[in-house]
Amino acid sequence: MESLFDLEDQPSLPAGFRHHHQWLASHDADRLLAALTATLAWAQRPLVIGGRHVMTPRLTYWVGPEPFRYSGGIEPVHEWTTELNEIRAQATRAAGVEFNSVLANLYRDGSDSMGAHRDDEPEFGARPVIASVNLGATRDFAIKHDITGERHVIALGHGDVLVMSGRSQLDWSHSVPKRARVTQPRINLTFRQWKSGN
Ligand SMILES: O=C(O)CCC(=O)C(=O)O
Ligand SMILES: [Mn+2]
Repeated sequence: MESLFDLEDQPSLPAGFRHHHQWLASHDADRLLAALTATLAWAQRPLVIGGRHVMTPRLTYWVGPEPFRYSGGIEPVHEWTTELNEIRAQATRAAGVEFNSVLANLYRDGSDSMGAHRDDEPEFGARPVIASVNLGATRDFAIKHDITGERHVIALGHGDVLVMSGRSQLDWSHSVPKRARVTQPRINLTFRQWKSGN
């Protein structure tokens, strides 16, 4: 398998972002989408955003060595499942990085979303490597450079992976905006390295 870091440069994307179309074969992507939708104990979690108590505008499921605290909320630790382990093994082989955690997000339709943020919590280390695996509906992934304001929109489709590394979590924020035209669900899995605990 090609390394996720060795593919030719994609001049349209900034350093630290690599988008691989159809990284998963379509029959695997179909199978994994169905299994993950049915088997993960998906839930909305309370967050505090700008002093307001809100629920996540999507469903989540976290697996890692410790609970994950972000945006005033806590993701409790869940189990690795057969399918999550299968994708983790493939991502670990491809990226050459030992992923020990994953945040799974289920966007039920285009009214579910994720606000702009960076994944720069100290537990993910100084320069996090994140493999973001996508199943189901294509959604726009928007990135914005925090100083220059440069913006890109990456359409992440069924079976695609986006690898974020280098300064991606230091210089850029990212979001999944609402999209009224999207009527189908999408699952995104961000495999990460959790450096503390364990
Ligand atoms: O759904 C996505 O594409 C992004 C998810 C994300 O940014 C995260 O889980 O931190
Ligand atoms: Mn993120």
